[in-house]
Amino acid sequence: MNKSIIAFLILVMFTHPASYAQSSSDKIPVIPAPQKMDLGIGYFSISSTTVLVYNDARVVTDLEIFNKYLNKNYGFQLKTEKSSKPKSEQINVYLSYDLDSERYQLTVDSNGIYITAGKVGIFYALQTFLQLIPPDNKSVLAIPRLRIDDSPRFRYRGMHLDVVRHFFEVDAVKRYIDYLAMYKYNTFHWHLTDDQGWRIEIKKYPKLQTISAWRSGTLIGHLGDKPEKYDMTRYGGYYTQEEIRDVIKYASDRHITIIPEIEMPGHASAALEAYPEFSCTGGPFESAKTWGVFKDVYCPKEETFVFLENILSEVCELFPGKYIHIGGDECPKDRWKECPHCQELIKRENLIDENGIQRYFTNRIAAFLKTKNKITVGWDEILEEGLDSNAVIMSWRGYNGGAAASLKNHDAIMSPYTHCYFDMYQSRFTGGRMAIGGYLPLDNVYRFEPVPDVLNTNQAKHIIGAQGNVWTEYIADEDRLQEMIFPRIAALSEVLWTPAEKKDFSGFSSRVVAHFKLWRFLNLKFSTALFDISSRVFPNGDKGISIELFSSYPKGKIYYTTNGTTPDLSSKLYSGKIDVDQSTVIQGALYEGVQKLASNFSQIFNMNLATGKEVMLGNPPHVEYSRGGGFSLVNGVTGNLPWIPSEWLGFSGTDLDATIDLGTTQTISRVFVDVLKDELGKIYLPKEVSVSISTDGKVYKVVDTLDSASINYMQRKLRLDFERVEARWVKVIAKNSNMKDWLFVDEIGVE
Ligand code: TNX
Repeated sequence: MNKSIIAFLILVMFTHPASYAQSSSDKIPVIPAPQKMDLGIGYFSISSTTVLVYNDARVVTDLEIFNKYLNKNYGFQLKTEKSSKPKSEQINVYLSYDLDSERYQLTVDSNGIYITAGKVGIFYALQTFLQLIPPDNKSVLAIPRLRIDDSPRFRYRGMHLDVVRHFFEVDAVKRYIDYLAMYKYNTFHWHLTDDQGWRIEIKKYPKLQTISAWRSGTLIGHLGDKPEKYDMTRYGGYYTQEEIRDVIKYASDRHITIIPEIEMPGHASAALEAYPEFSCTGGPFESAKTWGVFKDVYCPKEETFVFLENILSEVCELFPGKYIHIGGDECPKDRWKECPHCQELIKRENLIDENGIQRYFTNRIAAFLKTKNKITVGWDEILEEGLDSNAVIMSWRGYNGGAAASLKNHDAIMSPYTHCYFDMYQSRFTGGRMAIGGYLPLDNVYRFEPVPDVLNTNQAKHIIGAQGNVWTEYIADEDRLQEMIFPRIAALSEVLWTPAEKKDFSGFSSRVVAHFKLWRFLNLKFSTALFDISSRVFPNGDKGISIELFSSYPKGKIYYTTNGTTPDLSSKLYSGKIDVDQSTVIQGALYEGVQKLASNFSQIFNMNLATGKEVMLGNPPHVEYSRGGGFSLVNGVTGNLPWIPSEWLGFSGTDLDATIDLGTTQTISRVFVDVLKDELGKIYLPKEVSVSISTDGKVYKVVDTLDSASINYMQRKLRLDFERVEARWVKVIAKNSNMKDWLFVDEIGVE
């Protein structure tokens, strides 16, 4: 670009009426929030007669995408015109090689609209611009005057999609890519193979399409539900190489690189159904109909490497990006332990044990990918046993994988399940719909800081960015997919783009509510869990307990009732802790002004002799599941899906041993113990529960015991009924089913 024009544009941008002020930019709902934005006063209007003026043919695709969006959603598109000089009253889009590729400057003033940007920045400027257009079907659209200078914090900004557990057609994948583009993500991690299916055509191995792409049925309900049920519908699909190329082009036009994931050595059941010869036992196998981790994995024989390398050759050929993801997560070593070939390999290569096989596997594949000029990416398990390549680590089991990777000079992408798993529940109110488990509300995503705090500035350079993961065990269609990612995808985009010191949840929440309007306009499904009311319960001396209500939406006001009626504006306005001294239900509604945002809060309190009383724990619960302390056992609240650690006490390696001081001697005849069973989380029912009582706090007498048969019969709420006795102290011991798994207890009641 001609230097004098750049000078002109810079002049236009930075010699503006003093009316531009670094002011409340939350009024302008741009997400992710720009690095720098000054607001002007007034608007510049565009209509179907406005012209897109550009200086360089390289921006034409960007303009076409922009116009397509306008056409689809507003029913008009703009004429384009190439010109070496910007024109007033028009939208000027000027590519500049003086700016970093992802940087853009955007000015809207009374004279027109001026964009100057690096190659990719042009696209981001246009995305920002689209967010400035009001989501209305008007023929003249008013764009607020402002000045933005923007570029991202992290260079890797990713979203992942699992198309195996549930398959998404090409068009759905393209729409998914649109959402990424809208929020300035630059990487799409496409999870293409797993136990339940193989979704990419590989010319050399046609059985991957005819056999591995299909499973004979799918689990109904949630993993762990008993009895296990399956539908008998053949399910599957795959993308042809032609379709893959089409998607790659579509993404690349939106400046998004695709990282394909071909899982190994685990999560391989589907491939092994068609090619059992690459397992240790020879099979037969079938594509999994249920979720989880499966023991039949690739056997590290020469033939297997040939197979995988042939597959990867086709994959490398198709995908132009430098990264290839090879999975590496959750690989059970059971088969390798019993396989003569594997044992022989351990000896020959000095691998010490089966863990060494995983290292050997990864290193061989990484070395192969290197010959194709590709960099290996793997889940954090691949780092565990040492890694001699330059592989990039995707840290999913927490922060440690990413931190360890950086310390060993590997680049890392942060994707800890605690902040980045969009397959978890985002609301306390599930509407009866399933998610994988866990609870990841919007504010937790927003507060995510990708750089592990153990790293110094230099080490932190290896944290190239972060990624949201969307596993689709419980996401069967596009509506559900949208609802699971919106608005969390917006929150994560700000984590990735906006400088950490500019992040502010309150401002973000106002802007995201404006995006709700945009999503409605675009016909997208989204979650409004931001308007959920949450609660915290406290002991309240002799009076029982008290409850605090709060909302993470700063503009919301809470109205509540305690008489079972639905709250409205005439109900009590919440202003501080509510005391609860008898069984009751508290219902809450959230309002902004007179507008009702949500009215789904309802908390039942079951008061009994133990509620709010002092609890002594003989064994400490696990640090991660002990937030509520002993009080959480007598807070009157029964835990509900999604299971939230703060509501439960979790014991691993120890038993529950809780003594409740009723305060005075009482006549009692029943104790109940509320426990959780969740096989996915390795949380099991106790194998025995006993209740003993005391009147002096020293001598205890056992009054009832439940054995495992009666516990299994009762399942969650375990009841122990006994002859009426006098007691002041009640001791409950619940024995962990085994010492490696979990026992979760959330409430003990005494009547
Ligand atoms: C773990 S995250 C997996 C996936 C599951 C996911 C469910 C990772 C590397 N592996 O296979 O779908 O949990 O949240």
